[in-house]
Amino acid sequence: MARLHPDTLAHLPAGVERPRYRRDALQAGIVHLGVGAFHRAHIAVVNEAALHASADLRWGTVGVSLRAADTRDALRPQAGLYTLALRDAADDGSPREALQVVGNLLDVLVAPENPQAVLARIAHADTRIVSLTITEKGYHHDPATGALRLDAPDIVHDLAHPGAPRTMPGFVVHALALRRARGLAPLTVLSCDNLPANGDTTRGIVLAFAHAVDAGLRDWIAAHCTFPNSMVDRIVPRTTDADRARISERLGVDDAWPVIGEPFLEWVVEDSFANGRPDWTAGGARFVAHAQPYEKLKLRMVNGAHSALAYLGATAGFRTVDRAMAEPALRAFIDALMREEIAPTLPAMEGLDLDAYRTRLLQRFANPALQHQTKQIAMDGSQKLPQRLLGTVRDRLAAGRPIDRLALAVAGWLHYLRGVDETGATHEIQDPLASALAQRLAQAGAASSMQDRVAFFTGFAPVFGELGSEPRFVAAVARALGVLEAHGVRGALAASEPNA
Ligand code: CS2
Repeated sequence: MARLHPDTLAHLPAGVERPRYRRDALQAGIVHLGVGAFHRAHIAVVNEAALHASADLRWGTVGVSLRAADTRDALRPQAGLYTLALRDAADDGSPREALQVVGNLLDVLVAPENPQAVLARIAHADTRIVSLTITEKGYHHDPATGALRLDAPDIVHDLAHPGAPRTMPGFVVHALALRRARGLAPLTVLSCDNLPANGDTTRGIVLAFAHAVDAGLRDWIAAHCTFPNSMVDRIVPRTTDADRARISERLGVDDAWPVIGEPFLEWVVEDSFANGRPDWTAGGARFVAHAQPYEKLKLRMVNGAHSALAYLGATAGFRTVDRAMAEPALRAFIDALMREEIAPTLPAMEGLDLDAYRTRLLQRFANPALQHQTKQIAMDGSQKLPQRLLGTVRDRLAAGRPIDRLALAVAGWLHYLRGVDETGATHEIQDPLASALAQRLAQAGAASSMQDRVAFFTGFAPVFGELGSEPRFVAAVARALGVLEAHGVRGALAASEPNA
């Protein structure tokens, strides 16, 4: 089968969308760090719509992989073209799928192979935006406080090697030093990761790194570069071999790495750009003065519920989110968690109907065509829990409100960390703090009571901050974990029903 390529675009079946702008005339105005499936199914697609809607050809994208070469190896023979497949179920339950070939990814650089090329690209006169989807752990920060860990080994390395960095702060700061030295314009650093106040957090991290390089550089960045907060939302499961085969079959050409997503998409971005921006409203983005209320809504409702579903679902033996949602007790629990414990902590927002948002979310989670793996969501819990569940816990405690369901979700994480589910199947704990967590868990196991066990574990400050010394939190998690261990996920869900 021929490969997806500019030369084969004309042969694609009608009904498959494809680039309609002058691809050969695109400039690379955007450098995107972390060119994984999420970027390709969200930011790049919104950017594609902006290119279709306007004649502004400044906004092509050069992607950067900070670790592996696999995306570059798959996409370079396709000249950067790839397919987005938006999947959901028709009324009769059968899967349906809309295909679009996306064209604004001009090249993919592999940072470890050639860090100089990445620095040069960010320091290029055409570059106006550096956008980021590097996942939570790519920030090398303390998840509980958001501060850069200046002692993290890769950060120490990057401070000592300005010509060959490895991390986002290293690339961004050393390239900005080059821009400043060359008299080039500043740029916008746009975090699209699921972090609280992602722009402000990124700014703090970049400035802390820059300060350690040169105080003058720090001040230049602080004065001239912008770091908009943004909220991104689209469920993007990992592409499987079956997806590849099915999509290539439908296209009639081989796409080595298509991406899968749900039809739903939201992107709310603070309109604070140092050096211009595309009109992403054409692709459904909204520009606002303050994105933080939207971020809080999304992180707590979508991601908080998702993580709860992932830990409890995976432990109960459900491999995918839709299967977990098909378990009535789990679905009812997730609904009640959002309605009773999360939603009341959210600020009122004009035009937002929280009930409709929750109902829509339950439908999104139940999408059977996504096959979203619970284990994919369960990974990196240490980096995710603070903004997804623990901030909500803090707000509830401060208001003197119950936290039983949130505590069951947190206990679900502890239970998941044992590495074995209720069917006896084992799973690997994928987490940058996996060894520290395993050690904590083992030491906690020696405690004489459940209360002491949980107190010891939640004394792990990088994740829990001061919450580990909050007796109401420890007691609620201990209660939930006790029921989980004695009666399993189904028993714990039954016990969490108010009338149980
Ligand atoms: C998920 C998110 O993997 C995860 O942790 O919760 O990737 C989630 O699918 C997206 O944030 C939805 O916008």
